[in-house]
Amino acid sequence: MTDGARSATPPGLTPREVATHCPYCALQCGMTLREDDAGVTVLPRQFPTNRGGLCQKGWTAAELLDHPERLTTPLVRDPATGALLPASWDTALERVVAGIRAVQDDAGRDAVAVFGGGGLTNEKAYALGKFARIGLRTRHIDYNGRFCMSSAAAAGMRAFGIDRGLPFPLADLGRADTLLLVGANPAETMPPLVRWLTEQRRNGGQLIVVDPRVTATARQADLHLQPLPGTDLAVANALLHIALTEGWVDRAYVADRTSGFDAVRRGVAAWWPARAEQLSGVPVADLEATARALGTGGRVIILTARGAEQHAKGVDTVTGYVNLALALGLPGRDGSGYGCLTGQGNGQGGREHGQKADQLPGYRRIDDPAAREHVAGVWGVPADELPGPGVPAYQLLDSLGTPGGPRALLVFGSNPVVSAPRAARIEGRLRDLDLLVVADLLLSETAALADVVLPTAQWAEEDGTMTNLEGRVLRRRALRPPPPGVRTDLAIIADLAARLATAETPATQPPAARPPGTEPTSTGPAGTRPEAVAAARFPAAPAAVFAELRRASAGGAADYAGISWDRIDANDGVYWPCPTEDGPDTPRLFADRFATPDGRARFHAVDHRPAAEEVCATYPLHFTTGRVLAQYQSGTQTRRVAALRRAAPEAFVELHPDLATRLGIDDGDPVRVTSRRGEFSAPARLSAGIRPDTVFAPFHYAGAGRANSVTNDAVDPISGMPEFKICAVRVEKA
Ligand SMILES: Nc1nc2c(c(=O)[nH]1)N[C@H]1C(S)=C(S)[C@@H](COP(=O)(O)OP(=O)(O)OC[C@H]3O[C@@H](n4cnc5c(=O)[nH]c(N)nc54)[C@H](O)[C@@H]3O)O[C@H]1N2
Ligand SMILES: Nc1nc2c(c(=O)[nH]1)N[C@H]1C(S)=C(S)[C@@H](COP(=O)(O)OP(=O)(O)OC[C@H]3O[C@@H](n4cnc5c(=O)[nH]c(N)nc54)[C@H](O)[C@@H]3O)O[C@H]1N2
Ligand code: SF4
Ligand SMILES: [Mo]
Repeated sequence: MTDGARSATPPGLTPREVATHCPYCALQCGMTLREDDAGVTVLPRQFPTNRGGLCQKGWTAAELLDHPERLTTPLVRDPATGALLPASWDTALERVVAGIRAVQDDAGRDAVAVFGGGGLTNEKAYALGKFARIGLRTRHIDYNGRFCMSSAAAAGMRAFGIDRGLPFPLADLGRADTLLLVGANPAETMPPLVRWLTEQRRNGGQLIVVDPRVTATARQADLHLQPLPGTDLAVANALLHIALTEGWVDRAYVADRTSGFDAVRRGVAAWWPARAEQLSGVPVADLEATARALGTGGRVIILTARGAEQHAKGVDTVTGYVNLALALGLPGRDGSGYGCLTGQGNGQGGREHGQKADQLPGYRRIDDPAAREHVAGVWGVPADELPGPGVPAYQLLDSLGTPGGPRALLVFGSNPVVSAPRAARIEGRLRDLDLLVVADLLLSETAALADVVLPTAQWAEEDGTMTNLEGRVLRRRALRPPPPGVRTDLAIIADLAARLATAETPATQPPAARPPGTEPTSTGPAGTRPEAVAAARFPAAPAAVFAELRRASAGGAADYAGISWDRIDANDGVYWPCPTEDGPDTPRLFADRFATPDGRARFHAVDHRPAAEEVCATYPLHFTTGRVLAQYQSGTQTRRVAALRRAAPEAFVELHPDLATRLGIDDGDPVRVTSRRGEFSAPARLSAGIRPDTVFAPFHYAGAGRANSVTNDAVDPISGMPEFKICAVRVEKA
């Protein structure tokens, strides 16, 4: 819907400013939003992570606030014409409630599913998880973080007993003597972070990057290892093999602080460097130089990101690097450690408060009886009313509309039509649903398929908290209220919960028959209206939700009990765990013990295995995917920002000139990339910086340029992470 006539700011408005953070990635750069007669302007703000820096996406973020394509009214699909038409909130929400009731009456509570996002504030993530469990009483909730951080999260949990992306402040990067980045391209994905890399090298440190492409990040490295996609685990095991041979393993640390090293030692004995070279293409000399820099450096940090993690063996690959870090005695040592670069704005907090299929707030397990008792107590329901664990994101999406699978889906903060692996198949599943509801600020490709679209507020229009890549909880501050007709996600959840509670009471008037605006009649057991109870259980005010989240998380791994908004304001954020208001927070984890029952970190023996799909005569090339600076994720937001669209207008297929010559392709030629699952087309971009056996494309685009039309939906058996970073394709001139 358009609302181009609405002016940015009432005329004559006194300029207003709020200190907040960028809406996009996990770096959560500090920014000031200023509103005056000319509209809303972004100004960089000094914050310990970005130190005044912003990338182009941050600079242009305010453009969407008054964008002509912004949704400003609910849309409901007209059964007669199939068109999405403007509707009142009452009509739209009643359609949602009626649809939910119909499938739940027919097929049980689990017939409704919820899909969340790692861009949602902590408050929303918490409310969404609670809404699924006690509003809808379904076990089916999961979120896009499954596609993002899940492999590193699972590896961290099993090794350290806790999952926090960086267990130390970002500033530690600047002091590292050796910094190893595996499958991370922060020069494009978190540009202001590069300041820390520059500082690191200015301090005499060595930067080593592992990436199949010569990225903007790799160009700054002292050493660039360019492996075949999907071979990072072989590289990790070879690095540990060399460290053992050379005597660089920290025996005292291994003995005092870890368990399980023997099996790992025996396993990596078979990973002599020449074997890893044969598999990965990384020369033995480079493996040796890397192992030496890691094994003999003072302060050493190893970081992984999606390049290493988005594989069907992502958990084991991360574990390979965790094993290496533990063997070298890094985690918990000052200025050293292993970490993972979180991705989405609230990628960290989004996975702590209950939108994961197996999880309750505070990073509690939903199958742990004590956790269920605690959270049910906070929610005011009997513990046995809480559903059990659901299934991971891809499995959930792939079961939609199939016999026995959910028949209704509510999406908050994701665009799986573009971002899910094997996207055409998932698009089909969404089309098979009885009811698809999407809450979004814009008509994403997923919203375009919905039966009901609910327009939501944007980041500058609501308060809340975000947890950045360091586990630092930050304040998002509203500059102004949402435009007329638009509601916050929290208000939508609260309203739906209230309507569902009313709908559940048999004696009540059918909600549809109620004149708009009138209160339902009293029917509750002790004279309380169920709607009132539900409204109290689902507050729409973010401060009230945060207060409840603190109680729900108290005593859990991700303990926010001691974090108040005031404390965040006074301290440039607060690091969890932070159990008490007057006690300390935790910038650094693991100094004395790990979060395991015996306090020791746990090694796990892991071995290389091939990608789920290997190249063959028909599909002879390795295909991998990732990001470009000027686009964000599925592109719903950034493809609509003029400067970003100019900078990165369309998909491309990056390939080596030698390969291009062999295929008869020139720079700029339209090419078709085909896998067993489908095809997409985009212009060729020749680059000597990519391996000749590998092609790359960004996944930000829809339609004919959708890279996820070809990606493989094989998933990691532990984390459920899809194999976005390698599959087999054929490339030809289109
Ligand atoms: N501009 C921009 N910034 C973003 C985002 C965005 O969409 N756009 N998204 C945010 C989010 S949610 C995330 S998760 C982060 C992701 O941040 P990154 O992990 O840095 O991003 P990617 O581009 O997905 O992958 C990083 C690199 O992995 C390499 N790679 C591919 N396959 C392999 C492999 O098998 N092994 C290794 N070692 N490397 C491989 C790719 O060539 C790529 O350069 O970025 C965040 N920041
Ligand atoms: N091939 C390939 N595919 C990938 C990846 C890859 O590297 N390669 N990376 C994966 C990764 S790491 C990620 S994180 C996913 C991300 O992919 P998606 O889950 O699709 O994430 P976004 O594009 O950020 O989608 C967010 C949607 O929610 C809307 N939105 C933004 N803020 C809010 C809000 O506060 N409330 C509501 N209701 N809506 C909001 C936006 O407009 C947008 O439509 O993609 C994954 N897909
Ligand atoms: S690096 Fe991330 S948080 Fe910072 S301005 Fe860019 S998108 Fe925003
Ligand atoms: Mo991500």
